[in-house]
Amino acid sequence: MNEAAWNEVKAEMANVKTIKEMFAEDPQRAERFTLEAAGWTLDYSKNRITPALMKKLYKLAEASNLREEIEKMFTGAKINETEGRAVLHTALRNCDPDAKVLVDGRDVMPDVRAVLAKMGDFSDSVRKGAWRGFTGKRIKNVVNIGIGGSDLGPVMANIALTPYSKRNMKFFFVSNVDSTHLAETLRSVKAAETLFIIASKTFTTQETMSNAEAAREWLVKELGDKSAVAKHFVAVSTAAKEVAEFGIDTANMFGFWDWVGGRYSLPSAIGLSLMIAIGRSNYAKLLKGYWKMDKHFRTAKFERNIPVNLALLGILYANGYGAETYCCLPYDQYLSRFPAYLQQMDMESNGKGVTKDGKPVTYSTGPIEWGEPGTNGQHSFYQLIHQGTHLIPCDFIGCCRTHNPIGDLHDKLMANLFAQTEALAFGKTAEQCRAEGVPEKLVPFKTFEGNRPTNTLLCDQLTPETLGALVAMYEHKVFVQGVIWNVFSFDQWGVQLGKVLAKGVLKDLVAAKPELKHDSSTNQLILRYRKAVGR
Ligand code: G6Q
Repeated sequence: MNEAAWNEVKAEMANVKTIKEMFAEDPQRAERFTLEAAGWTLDYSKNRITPALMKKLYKLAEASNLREEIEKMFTGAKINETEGRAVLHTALRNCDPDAKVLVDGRDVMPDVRAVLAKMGDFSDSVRKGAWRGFTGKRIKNVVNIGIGGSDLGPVMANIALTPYSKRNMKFFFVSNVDSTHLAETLRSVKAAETLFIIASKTFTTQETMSNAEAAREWLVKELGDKSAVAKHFVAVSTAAKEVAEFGIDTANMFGFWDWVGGRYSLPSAIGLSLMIAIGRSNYAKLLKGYWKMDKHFRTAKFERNIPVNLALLGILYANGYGAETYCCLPYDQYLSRFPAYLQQMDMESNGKGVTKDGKPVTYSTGPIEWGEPGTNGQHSFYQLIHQGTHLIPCDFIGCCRTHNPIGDLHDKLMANLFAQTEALAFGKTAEQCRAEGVPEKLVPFKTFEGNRPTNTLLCDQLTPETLGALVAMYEHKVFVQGVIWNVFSFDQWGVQLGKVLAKGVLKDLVAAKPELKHDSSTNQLILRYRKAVGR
């Protein structure tokens, strides 16, 4: 992180008053700190900021060469240096028919458009019933088998876009190598009516391949013929050889490329299950939403740029105010998996402890992200946010119009959202408590200090377009923070480690005579397990 620019930010923090005081002094505050882009409004006025402090934060962004770094990403420079790859999820949703994006001198856009067209034709034929199963039955169930980046995006978006989903089809997502996940899914479907999408960038991930093999075995047994696999299994992958070895015709493979990171892959072929659910034209609207936010991020001045401002506020809290976490609170049941999706996007990207030149960082990087939909969270963990000892900046996300109007439920939902941000910012003084007749001995417990920061993000309605824009907004926020923290946001060596570690232990669990060379605790756990399962 640029030390000189950061020191200026820190010095300016001394001039920040409480949120309550700053609102009282500036009648224009809400207007001053509100931004609009791609169908979203961000009100960031309830933060511990002044215009002067924001200026210092923009200076920090400039000093980190943010503008140049953004261009590098959009134009295919190999910014994922530890893996030697470009980072081009933005090309996947570039809706400009004349766009050219070069990687190693080759335009990737014709391939992007060809895969999208192939996905569109395939999803049309499944939705219309033209693609039939082995016995001639229509496909009624789609089971996506994938994990991490090949699961969380499709799961989140399938729930988010339920109002647009084909209601006479069912969609399942199997990720965990815990056999319960697959077994419970298979209990809910009939083989003759089920399509399996094996979603894996590498087609080598232990969990996914184990589940895929088990699903294939189940299907062959149920339908009594090996050749049934061709009508019930398709693949989404970058690895054609491995797909063919598994027994899936590569004509039924939907490709993507090494420049698409797993956690950024929802708008790639990894979104196939979603496209089947919502149809190709709604999927196109999702991509359009992403694209609108991409253009905003790439072109808007930092002062007017939503992802840049979200990122700078996050840095202010993480590095300036010592916040270790932040909370994502969508007041929309359709966004119930959005915090989990964001968790991977943010924590896998910026959970890094060394700078780009390989030296240990001397400041906090990626914060811990967590959250649940409102109002449910209000009845569990909000207590700690209001009165606990930790500072937890929160993003409240709301949609003005519901897809499911029932009486005044939506008004109540939104009233709760707005009331929470108000209470967190302004609190309740001891005097207010006393004026309300609170007995003196209870006053300390019923007093809220306030000054707890929140962002409020509002859209008109949750649609494919606003969802795309929301995801892109957070992707770019995470990118900006990685640039300022000077860490590589697009590798994930910790995940790779996990993929290797379990293999060694598995050998010791199943070997006839294991030679246990772990620490005494791990050895003991392995022996206990072997005994329990009779080995
Ligand atoms: C994402 C991570 C990780 C990855 C999964 C699945 O950015 O790299 O979550 O998506 O491990 O990998 P495959 O798609 O290769 O099976």
